[in-house]
Amino acid sequence: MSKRASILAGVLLSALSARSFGQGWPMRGADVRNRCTSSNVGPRNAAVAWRLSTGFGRSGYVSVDSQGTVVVGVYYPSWMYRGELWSVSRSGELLWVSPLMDSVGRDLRCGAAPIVSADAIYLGWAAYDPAGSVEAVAMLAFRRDGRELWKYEPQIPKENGVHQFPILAHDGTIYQALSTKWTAGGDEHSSLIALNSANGTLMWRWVSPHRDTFYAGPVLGSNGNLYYQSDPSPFEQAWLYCIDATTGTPLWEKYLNPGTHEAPTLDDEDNLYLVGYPYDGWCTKVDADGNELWRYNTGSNVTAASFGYSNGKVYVPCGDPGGVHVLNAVTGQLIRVLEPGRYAKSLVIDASGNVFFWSTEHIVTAYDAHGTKLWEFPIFAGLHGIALGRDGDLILSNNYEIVCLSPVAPIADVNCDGSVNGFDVDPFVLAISDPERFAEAYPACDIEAADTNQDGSIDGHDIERFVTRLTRD
Ligand SMILES: [Ca+2]
Ligand SMILES: [Ca+2]
Repeated sequence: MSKRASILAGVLLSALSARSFGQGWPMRGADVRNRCTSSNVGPRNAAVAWRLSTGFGRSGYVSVDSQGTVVVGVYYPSWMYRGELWSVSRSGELLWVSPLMDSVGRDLRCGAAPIVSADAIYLGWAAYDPAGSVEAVAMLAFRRDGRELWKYEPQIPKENGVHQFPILAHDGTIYQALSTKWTAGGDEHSSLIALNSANGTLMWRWVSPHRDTFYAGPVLGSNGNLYYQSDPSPFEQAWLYCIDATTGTPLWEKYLNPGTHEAPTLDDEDNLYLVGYPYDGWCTKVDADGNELWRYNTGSNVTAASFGYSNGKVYVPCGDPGGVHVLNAVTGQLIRVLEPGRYAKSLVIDASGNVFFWSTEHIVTAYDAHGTKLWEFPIFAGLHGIALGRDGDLILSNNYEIVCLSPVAPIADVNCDGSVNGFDVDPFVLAISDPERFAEAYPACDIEAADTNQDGSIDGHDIERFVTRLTRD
């Protein structure tokens, strides 16, 4: 069988077993391990596909569902922090807007990443938020068309900031950290809660024995334990907690020196990569029982966002002097620094190991799995969200707009006629088997459209995503 015939046979075989790839952006919401990874691929070279202005609204952390729909909380500081939930199509069209309100009709705001499941959207810790308010906060659940599903309003005074990111476990339980406003006096303590996602009823609440501050997290191990890394308050230092996720029973706690605003990252063995501890600019690996395995000093003043974890490597975004430190997860040894000198913030790693992150210098940067820089893109203002959607889409959100960057050559449209269909099969097979003949036969087309996994090579590894794309719509 010739090479072309064998590739074609592979395409046909894959078509028989075509599967769609999983959630677009599981971080915070459906990624209970907080790895900042996606089963989608991102753009190896990037062009602006669309921009959607939010007017005077600030858009928070974005989530993307398996259809490529973007879901994001938007709020208006100039209008008493009125908040809305937006749903935006893959092509940048605003599908619907739902107001965020508590049960007495007051406007709420929320910038946390929504959890998007097959039939619901959960928005964590929406708050009634005029300046200086210590009003109670709520979790809101919506149907996928924007209609309200339920509200959970525990009447707990809120913390100054609204940083909490809930997670949704496979059994339908939502876990959420609740921080309280210690500056309001009293003896309020932060807590973790478990909610039934079907109806918003409380399953348990565990209250911290310390007066520490809770921000992002928790994370859920495959051993059924929740882990929470807290931050200090004026009254108390920071702690790492291990809680039984089923019952809310505390299992152990470990003293941390400085704390963090970020959740730790879990690997397959439930080892944790802690942000900050023991000093702000460190990455520390502890096992599932909290025993330290190694620690790495980035030399920066702070580890500035949640770490990525992919293919046995830990990705550590750093503040001044900056960069993303890529570490061997087993040894803790440095492999390379991406973009030294830039104050790196949130990142996302795609299925091929490409890394996309933004920095406080208002630049989004992309590197491939081997540490080669792919591109950078200036943005108007600091970002909140960075997420991967379908077909190489990279979604960015900030105080003014939502931006979608896509590959210059649209994935799988190999004959470059503007659509993906059966007419792309022959040029795709030709692109893999005989690039020179492809260039002769399709001189106007960019062969990069055949690199469906965006790993920089055009080969048999691109067949599965090509067929998935071909058979999807
Ligand atoms: Ca086409
Ligand atoms: Ca490829």
